[in-house]
Amino acid sequence: MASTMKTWIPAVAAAVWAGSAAATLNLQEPTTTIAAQIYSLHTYILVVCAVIFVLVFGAMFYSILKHRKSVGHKAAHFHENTTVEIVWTVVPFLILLGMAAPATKTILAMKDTSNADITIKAVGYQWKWGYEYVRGEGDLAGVSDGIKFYSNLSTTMDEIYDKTGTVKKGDNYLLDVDNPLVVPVGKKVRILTTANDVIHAFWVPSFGVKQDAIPGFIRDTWFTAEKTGEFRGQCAELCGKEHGFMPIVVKVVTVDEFKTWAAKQAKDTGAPAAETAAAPAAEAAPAAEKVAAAGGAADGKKVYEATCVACHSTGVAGAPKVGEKAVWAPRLAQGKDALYEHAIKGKGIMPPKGGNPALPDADVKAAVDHMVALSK
Ligand code: HEC
Ligand SMILES: [Cu+2]
Repeated sequence: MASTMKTWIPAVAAAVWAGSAAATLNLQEPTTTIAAQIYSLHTYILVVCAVIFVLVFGAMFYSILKHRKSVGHKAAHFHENTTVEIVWTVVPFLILLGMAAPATKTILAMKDTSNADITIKAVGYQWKWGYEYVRGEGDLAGVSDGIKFYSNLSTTMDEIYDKTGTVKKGDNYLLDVDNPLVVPVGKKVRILTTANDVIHAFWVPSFGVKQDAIPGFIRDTWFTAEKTGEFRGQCAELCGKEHGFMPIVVKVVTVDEFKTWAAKQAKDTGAPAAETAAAPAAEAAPAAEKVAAAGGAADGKKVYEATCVACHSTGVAGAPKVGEKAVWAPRLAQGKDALYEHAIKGKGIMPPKGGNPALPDADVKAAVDHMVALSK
């Protein structure tokens, strides 16, 4: 049965997809085999449900209308009709089997994260994603190992908190990031998910990928993107007030472009792939610390851009905006030690260490220095 379904389901799915491409109610167009299977299953099960619905309600309404009391019908009284009982047990059982068999096959394929070409750790933070290229295998061995960065929402605060109603929202409103996840086309990418604070979820609909990111646990999922381009997703677990502000952008590029990109990353972070690969002990360190460490223990600008910029570049919710001298003057008057302390321990709405408890104190101080230097 599975083999005949293989031939007709995608055909039906393609037809339905084409018919509804303009509609926004459908699933996103699948770009991996897993997503295509999920899409076909969705269509197939929808058809099964629709057929059952029509048959059951058809029979019911036909009986109610044609055999009603007012046209002279009498209710039949019978008990224990063995034939009927066998039929209504066996038929649903077969229907369930017909749905469970293909679904199980897809689920097993979704869970098979073996033989990946690249392994990337995705760490959920309130409220951003951190990516770390842990390992490449086969012809991608060592190419991207050790690359790590944060991926922050890049939709401007003006667009989000537009009080005047005059700012035009972009096409990818709340779905743009500063640093997208970059992966090669046609290669199996294993994603390890975990989180730093609360439960998040890594979700890219067109890849058919959705995996919870749970603090203290590592979960995994995988995808092989079949075409180049940009694909978007979001955190899919309610994770706090800015849950809607942690999108995922995956840029799928050719293998050559990927190698070029990876080489450039390694140069930028000063962490050549070979060096990090040779120091597996460093892998045990929490990602956040490593990200901070990659820029030198006290690179205030980097820490600021990774952790503090979200609030302090725009002045959201009363955060003193970096560069506004008048706003900073009374705060500077408290002296630097007070500022350090407030940045480390938190103050009012400002969370301790800007919400990243893994940051070393020295990094927070460096970020404060950076902010102060720009605001004096
Ligand atoms: C979630 C938003 C947010 C983030 C992220 C954030 N801040 Fe703040 N910050 C605030 C707010 C709001 C205030 C104003 C607090 C007050 O005065 O009650 C503030 C105030 C400050 C002050 C002034 C304290 C004072 O005593 O006047 C410093 C210094 C500061 N932040 C440093 C940082 C540093 C360094 C980071 C990054 C490591 C950071 N902040 C990240 C929201 C944020
Ligand atoms: Cu989240």
